[in-house]
Amino acid sequence: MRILLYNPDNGVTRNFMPHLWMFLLQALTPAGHEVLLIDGNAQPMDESQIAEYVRDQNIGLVGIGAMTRMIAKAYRIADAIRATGVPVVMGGPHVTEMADEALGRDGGPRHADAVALGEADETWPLIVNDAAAGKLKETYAPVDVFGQERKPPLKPYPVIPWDKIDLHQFNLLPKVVYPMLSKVGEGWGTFRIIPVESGRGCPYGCEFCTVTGFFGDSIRFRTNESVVNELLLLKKRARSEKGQMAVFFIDDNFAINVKRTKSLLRDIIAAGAQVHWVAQISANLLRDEELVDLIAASGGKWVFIGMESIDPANLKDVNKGFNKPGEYAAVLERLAKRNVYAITSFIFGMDNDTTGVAERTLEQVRTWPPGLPIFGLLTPLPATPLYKRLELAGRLTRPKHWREFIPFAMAHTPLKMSIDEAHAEVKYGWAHAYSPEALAQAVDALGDQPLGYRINIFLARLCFRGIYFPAMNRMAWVKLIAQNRRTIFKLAKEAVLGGSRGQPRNPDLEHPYQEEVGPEVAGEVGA
Ligand code: B12
Ligand code: SF4
Repeated sequence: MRILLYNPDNGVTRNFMPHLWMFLLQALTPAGHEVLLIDGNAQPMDESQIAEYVRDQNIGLVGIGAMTRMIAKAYRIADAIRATGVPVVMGGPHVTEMADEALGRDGGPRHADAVALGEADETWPLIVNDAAAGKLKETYAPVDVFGQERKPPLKPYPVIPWDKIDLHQFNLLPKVVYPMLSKVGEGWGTFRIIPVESGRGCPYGCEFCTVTGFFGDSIRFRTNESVVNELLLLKKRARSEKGQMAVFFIDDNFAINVKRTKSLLRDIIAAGAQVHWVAQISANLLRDEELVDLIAASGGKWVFIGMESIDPANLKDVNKGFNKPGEYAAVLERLAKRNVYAITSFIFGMDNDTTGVAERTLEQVRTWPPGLPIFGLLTPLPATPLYKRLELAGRLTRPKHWREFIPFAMAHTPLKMSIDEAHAEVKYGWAHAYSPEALAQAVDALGDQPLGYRINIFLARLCFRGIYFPAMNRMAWVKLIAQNRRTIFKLAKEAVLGGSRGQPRNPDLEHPYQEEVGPEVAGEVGA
């Protein structure tokens, strides 16, 4: 049987990275079936195009996975595929909570023939076998012999054959420049950001988040060996195609067990498996100097920190009181000393937010080492404690907001400002953090750093606009480049004429593991 795994785009913002679930399920598919992958972010398709594709390719089963914000598109695509007579199975966080909606058991139309609830590592092979035998059931739940929910162990973990998979659609560099760039340095013909997980689960249970409910509050880890081997395979692939590869460790909190993270990073260094990487780590765990040394030495370039708010009252409200705004600056300095920078994520529209929250937040951000601030609105995702609290309080204005996805739009009334005011705050945050002046300031703030770092931060900021800003079409990019021409000219002039290359912020701390690091991360080029 030919199987298509499809991940929809949300039609507005783009992802820079493919989704792990597709590669994982592909690797877990029983022998004898062929699995094709389409990520709507990389290959946008409308309903008629996908139906035609399914017919032309003689597909016998389609698997669709989606977050809440992509679910409306996922349902439209599923409807079009089912109309061709091909069965659709859906999985992922949204349909796990809203299985009745997907199966048409809530009075609405049916969109899926079957739903995989929760983690599907162990149920996917059963689904494929049942589909091949024409005996697809409505729901598949990961349960043990006693009917109790079972979380798949990550030991052993399937080998994702990164050296062989067709990754054609996941190249971040434009096609026209492939041949030229593959000859530059070690080769830049391709640049891919690949998702890798080293563990699942999160004990923190923040009120707005689905992770603790979905993956559980105890953590399951892969073996260090299996993660290291995966990185080595990715490096091999990058070398063989004369390209570059960076890794996003998608664990919700990559350092949740600091001892284990240190041991993994040490093993990565010892095996020469360093790649440039990004990971999500909460600020409270970045107090540990040795951990931060190891992050830098193993190739860590960016850390995603869910700061959420600079107001402790807000953090307490959403059960994230372990975040201490008073230590944010020190944490970011600690990272920046090792030339590791942060993607700092903020949520506006929390219960203690009042107008001006964006500017108050930016006032703090401007005093920190330059990074990538991102801004969103508090969103009640189905089955979260937040959803239940707001529903009980009668504060949901669009209880089924996912049926009509609107980017940067609230689905409930904040307590101390209006919905429109909250929207204006998010717009203000993005507009002022990514204005040409703010970009120039970020580059200047790294004036003592090698040119590579400054170019890196500038490009990263430009790209973040592209990912998060709605509808960044070609014209919008041209305009953006024109607006930033002064900074571009300054960097280009320095690149051509040379000049002071600057020194790392703190040479003593730069590469404490220099000997083991090797040339890949000892250079100045960031991911
Ligand atoms: C990496 C990640 C991202 C990446 C992008 C996604 C990517 N390309 O991988 C980035 C950082 C860009 C991102 C952004 C956002 N994310 Co995000 N992200 C994640 C994260 C941390 C990991 C995803 C992952 O790979 N998990 C590991 C895999 C193995 O798990 P899985 O995807 O759930 O798949 C398993 C099962 O669900 C199931 N399954 C999944 N799909 C399918 C399909 C079929 C057919 C079957 C049978 C089974 C199946 O089987 C898999 C194996 O068990 C998750 C949290 C998490 N731990 O999952 C949040 C998460 C998915 N993100 C979330 C959110 C809300 C967002 C944002 C909206 C945040 C924001 N406000 O900006 C944005 C939206 C991005 C966009 N483009 O629209 C939520 C989604 C909740 C929901 N109900 O929708 C999550 C769950 C975190 C949370 N806070 O609750 N995200
Ligand atoms: S927001 Fe992060 S720390 Fe909080 S529960 Fe979700 S994954 Fe865990």
